[in-house]
Amino acid sequence: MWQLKTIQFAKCSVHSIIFRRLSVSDFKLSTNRDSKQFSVKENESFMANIFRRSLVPKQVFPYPDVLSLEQKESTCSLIGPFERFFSEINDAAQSDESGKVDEKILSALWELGAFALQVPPNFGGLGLNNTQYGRLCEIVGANDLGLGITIGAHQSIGFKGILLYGTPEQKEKYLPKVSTEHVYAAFALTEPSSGSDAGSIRSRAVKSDDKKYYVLNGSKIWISNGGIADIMTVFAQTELVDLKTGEKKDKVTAFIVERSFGGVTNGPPEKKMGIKASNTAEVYFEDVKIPIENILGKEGDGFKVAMNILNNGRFGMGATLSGTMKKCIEIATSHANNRVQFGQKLKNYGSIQEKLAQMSILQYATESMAFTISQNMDNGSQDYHLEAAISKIYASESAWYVCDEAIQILGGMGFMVEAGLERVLRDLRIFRIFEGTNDILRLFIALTGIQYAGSHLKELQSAFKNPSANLGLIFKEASKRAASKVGLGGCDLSSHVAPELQPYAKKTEECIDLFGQSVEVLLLRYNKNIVNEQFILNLLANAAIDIYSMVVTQSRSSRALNLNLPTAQHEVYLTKALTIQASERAMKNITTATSRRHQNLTEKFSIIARTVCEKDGVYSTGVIEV
Ligand code: MYA
Repeated sequence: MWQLKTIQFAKCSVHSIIFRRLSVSDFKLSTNRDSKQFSVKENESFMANIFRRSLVPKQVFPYPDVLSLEQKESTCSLIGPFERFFSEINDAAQSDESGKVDEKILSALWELGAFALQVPPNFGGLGLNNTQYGRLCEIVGANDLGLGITIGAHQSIGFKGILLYGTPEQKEKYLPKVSTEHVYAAFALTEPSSGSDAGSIRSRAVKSDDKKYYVLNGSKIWISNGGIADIMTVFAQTELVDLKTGEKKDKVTAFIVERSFGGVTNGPPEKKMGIKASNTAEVYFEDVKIPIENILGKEGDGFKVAMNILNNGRFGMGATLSGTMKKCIEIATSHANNRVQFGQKLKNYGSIQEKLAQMSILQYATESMAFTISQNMDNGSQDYHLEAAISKIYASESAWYVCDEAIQILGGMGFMVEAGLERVLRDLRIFRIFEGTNDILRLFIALTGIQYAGSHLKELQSAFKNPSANLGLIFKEASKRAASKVGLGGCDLSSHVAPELQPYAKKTEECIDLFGQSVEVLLLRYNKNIVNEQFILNLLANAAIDIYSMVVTQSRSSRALNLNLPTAQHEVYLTKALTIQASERAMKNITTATSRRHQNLTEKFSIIARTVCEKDGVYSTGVIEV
């Protein structure tokens, strides 16, 4: 009989952001007879559910297919003009060199509607849904990431808050400006002392005595479009009074700030490693008077507004980088097809084949993730945060690998500016850092999933205190566990994929099953202290990422087979190869996460890192010193 120890997630006194992550927000307490009963907010996210060893296929199987014929046609009608813009008007290399985008190029983009892809037509935009938007992001990513950031910082985060949270009046006032009037937008969250720890911002807005406006003071750094934006979504601390207790508390509030309010200035464009064409600058706010009607969302809800804007835009990065990878693969393939060394074309060598195959697998998975998420969002799902974070990590790391391997295939030529890949590699580096560093997002994935699993364990724990009132829940859980003893684990992925892929789905099932079991073991072992186990959390996040890559590709290639698409067999090969690699890696990571032997290694990591920090760097006797 399995035992449930007390699992307590309290909003404990925080000394790290990760501590704050585990809260009891997902638990609703209600009194049932003499026992307190927990009812957990159900979540339809595929990935959240695997943390509790539950398979909720809806978001992934069958592969979502949201676009109507009309939407497909209207997207296709935009693809031609976008591609023409990049081949005939834009000059990525020139913008990279000059560190800015030429006005003529920007004007052409405004003409195309590229700055308002998702704004409803009645406000001057193209009214695209997420999937249509993603398709155009791919084209941008294939051609110019620097320009992509100018476009993306404007609409993916700059004014996205107005689309998501704006009042009818705010939409009426601002959306036409940012869609058609050549007014740029920016998202101003990061501050000198607040990067990954977004909740710790210091900019402050104080309400006037007549309560008609706020006065904002503070500064923001590394703001994309910060030097060119006239409208900004700005986050600042505001004092709120708890109406029940009268207690005063600082909470973040989001504001729409116009440069024309006065007191908004910016520093010079930052000198960067890549995405040089995009403008990045510090922004300063000095006694900026913001009318009260420019609060975005509710007072004090700014942190959630910021998180949801970021969640909402992350899949766009996946779509964009899927396009970048396509272009890198094209360049590498063309070289492999033509270059002769040792009497053979490069394409005939196993080591080049391995690279090209690996690059194609990563591109396929990245694209499958991005468009599974976009279509879930278009279907109205609200539970896509974990998947969006996974797709951002996967896309940014895969694109880096793919571009690097493309350079390797080209050899010396790849290192030359002319090949066009060195700029892409420089541009790509930031994608693992901004919109949430991959490190912080890995912890976000693991802890959010664990929190969800933990809430279910807590629900069970509560049920056991009053078994007669909770028989249904207990039997459901007991039969799931009994099934797992005979190896079924309650999971059945095989029925969702094409017959040819069933053995591969079986491998994924095994991963999901072991993953859920391991999360439970870890929760029971560490209780709330799991938040301190970052080595373990990273292993879980990596396994989750691999699992998501398997299910989205299995789903997409099953669809290709079912529709008898000409690419189906190739997609099946990509999926099979990916599943072999990803399932092995996931199994290893999951097993390592629960193995006590792994602690032996991580303890050493901690000791080494502590010494290196104490000594301010490398600490060993030099080779010639005695
Ligand atoms: S913009 C700057 C990006 N900055 C970041 O991403 C900051 C990263 N940090 C964080 O995300 C947060 O601080 C973390 C949580 C995650 C670390 N969704 O106590 P908490 C809720 C929904 O755990 P913390 C840039 O780079 C949570 O449930 N809710 O928070 C521009 C809790 O709720 P409750 C969330 O420990 C780049 C509350 O918040 C989320 O402080 C330009 C507090 O939680 C979430 N994710 O930190 C890009 N997280 O109180 C251009 C937390 O109810 C892009 N919560 O319990 C262009 C690309 C596309 C190109 C397109 C071309 C066309």
